[in-house]
Amino acid sequence: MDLRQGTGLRKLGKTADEFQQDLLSNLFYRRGTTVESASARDAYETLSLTVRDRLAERRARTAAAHYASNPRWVYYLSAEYLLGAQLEQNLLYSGTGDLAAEAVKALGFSLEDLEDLDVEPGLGNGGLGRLAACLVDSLATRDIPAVGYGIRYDLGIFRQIITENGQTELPDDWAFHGNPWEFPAPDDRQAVGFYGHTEPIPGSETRKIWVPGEIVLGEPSHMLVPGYGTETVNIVRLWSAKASEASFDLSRFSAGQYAEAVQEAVRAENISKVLYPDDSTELGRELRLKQQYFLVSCSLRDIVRRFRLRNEGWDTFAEKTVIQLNDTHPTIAIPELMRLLVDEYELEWDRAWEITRKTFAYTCHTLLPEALETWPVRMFEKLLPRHLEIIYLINMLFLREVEARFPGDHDRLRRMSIIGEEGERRVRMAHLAVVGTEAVNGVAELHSKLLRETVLDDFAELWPAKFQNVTNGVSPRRFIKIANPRLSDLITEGLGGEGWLRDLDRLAELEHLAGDASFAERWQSIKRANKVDLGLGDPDSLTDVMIKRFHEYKRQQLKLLHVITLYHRIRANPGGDWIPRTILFAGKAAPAYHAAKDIIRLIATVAARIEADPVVSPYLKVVFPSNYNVTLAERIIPAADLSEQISLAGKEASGTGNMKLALNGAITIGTLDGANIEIRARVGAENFFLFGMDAYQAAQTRINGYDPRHFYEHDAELRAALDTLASGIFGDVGHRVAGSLLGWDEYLTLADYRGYIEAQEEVERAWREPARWTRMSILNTAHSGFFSADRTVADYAARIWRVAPVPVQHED
Ligand code: 4GP
Repeated sequence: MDLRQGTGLRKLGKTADEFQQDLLSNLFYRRGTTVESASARDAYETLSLTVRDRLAERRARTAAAHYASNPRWVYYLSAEYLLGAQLEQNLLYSGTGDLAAEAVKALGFSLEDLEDLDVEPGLGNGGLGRLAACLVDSLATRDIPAVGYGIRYDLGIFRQIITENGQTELPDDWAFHGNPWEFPAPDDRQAVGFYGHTEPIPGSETRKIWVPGEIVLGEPSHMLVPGYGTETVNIVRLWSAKASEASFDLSRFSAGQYAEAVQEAVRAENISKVLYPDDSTELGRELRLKQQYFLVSCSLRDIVRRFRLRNEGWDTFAEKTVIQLNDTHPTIAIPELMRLLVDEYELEWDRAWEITRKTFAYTCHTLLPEALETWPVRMFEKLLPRHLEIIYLINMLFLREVEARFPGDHDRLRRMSIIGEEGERRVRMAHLAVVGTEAVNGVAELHSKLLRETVLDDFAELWPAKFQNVTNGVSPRRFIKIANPRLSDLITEGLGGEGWLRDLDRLAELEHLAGDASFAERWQSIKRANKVDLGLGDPDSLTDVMIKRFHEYKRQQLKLLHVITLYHRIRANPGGDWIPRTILFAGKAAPAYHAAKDIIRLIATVAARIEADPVVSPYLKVVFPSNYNVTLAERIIPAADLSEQISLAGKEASGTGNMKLALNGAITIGTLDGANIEIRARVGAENFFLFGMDAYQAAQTRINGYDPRHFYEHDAELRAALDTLASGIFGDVGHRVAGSLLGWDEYLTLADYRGYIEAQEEVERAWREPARWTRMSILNTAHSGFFSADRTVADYAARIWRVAPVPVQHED
């Protein structure tokens, strides 16, 4: 029997009987229970294992193909992954949905019962983390050899409860019951150093010895990432921090000092304890930097280990390896690779630098200056003394290069330096990321352009060819096929097959059907049925959704002003021909971001007031379900009629919720921001409700001296809305939000208010013509094929990674 890579193993069954046998054998031998006593959790775990086995078998063939071809690999380094629930996805990707439904029925359960037990790992905050999950899905779907590296946080993004008091945060112990989808791999443990000091090596100018003051172990486990409609199964490898044996103080324990005995171990394991909500709090910054280095150090050693399994020397390292940095969080990988190559493997500095620069690429996900990470030099010096020395040397050589190009331009040197000298000296991670990589990309056309013209303009002038755009995309499997089964059946019927799930441009063929009355009727009734399923409002009302993180730049406060304006209008004319609307907000605010939490609280209070108003409530309902996550998004998106994408132009890097909603036939009301611009260009201006300033007008408005009170004074409806907020009926929070809008209004909400209200009136005109609306909806889906993450990955593969697919053999 040939046991290499599992190719000689017994084949897993394909028939219902065989699947059931496998399920039973997992129930007996791996779960240790029997049919009679199996609980729902036993059934869930057993089913998950049975499905996972099928993917594991494909994984073995994938590994065999990769070993045989020694390909160029993509390593995706990301501090966040919002993978979403796994069971339904893996049933789909393994083609075992029907077999599974039948088999669990025999155990006395329904698939839906078991899907409810499938907890999503919330290992990310928002768009950046979900993008990582969509990209690894598409990498596998495109047969590209890839590994995603991340951190296995014990506690993922907090669980949110919304009440009239706003947002409450609870810990998210996502793996409390275990996680059947992962494989621990303690053998691949890595030791990670922190603190300590460096010592010179006599005779060497560049090499040093780093003697760390603390050692923490990183233990990986991996989740399988299957491709859709192909054999490839890649992995995401997540690191957990583990204390070394030596950190347990036995003598203290024996002396009864129990807390002290485990103190060091607790400190070590805190590194992967909790997903960082964001860095708007000073507290715990060092822990965040520790997390970043922990991820980087474990992953790079693993990458080097994998390279050396197949290759000798370093000549081909950059040829065989591309490491994509998902934002600046893993940027310490640049000095870390230099440290490994120079200090540990004894390469010359210049050669190491050439390899390093060629190996990395960097994706930026923001334009907000406060989101560009910097770390105090003193913190770096204490936590990562050797890395700081390496950064200084990189910076010195880099600034020499700048000086040679722009002699005497001292201001430019100051602006471009990796070390910021204003106030407390800080390491500018985005600068390090640009200097140490071969390619830098933004995530939508406008974003990439603004990066080149504003935030990173000096760098773009120095290295124009380095800067690229790769517009984001989303997984059509998760966000149409799984989330919206009715619509995907109709699309499949309309297009005569499921090929669109791997080639989303085919949706364009739906255009012919947009004029077909019976198709349109079915389209409309599907939307209605999805609203009934969601169960959050009258299914015949206009379902108007704003689902995303709460941030002032995204302008949930503008939507709130619209709600209050509608409220006033209806009260002033109760007999009017009002269009019933269900306005749905969902999203989390960073726990320390008080202004965003105020907005949440205000929305919840306003919602309650509307609910209690007999005049307004028949027409207007505001709902705010708790705990927005991938699972909830999959329920809301198929039910949406209107997609709110109303950020101040020039602030939203891309957005991906906008893509998911358009793909499900919601029509966007939005500004010329991020990927909205590209959505509008594709679906057509007549199928998009545009309003507001563009990015250049917004910047100009600020430069000209913006006065929000001007808009307050010249617009009676706006004034009434703000006066209501500030009147006291909504308490202090109403005062604070109105005060910030009238005081400085950082994101020019009031300036865009009137345009927004007018665009909403246009929405209502379109809604009054159901045939027109449905046509717009169909055309949104038809022309959003570009926003597949498969296309995004193809773009990265062709222009940045320069990797080719490695097909995996079918089972014989
Ligand atoms: C987000 C951006 O805000 C969003 O526009 C973009 O679509 C997404 O990344 C993926 O590129 N940024 C974050 C973050 O989630 O944490 O900076």
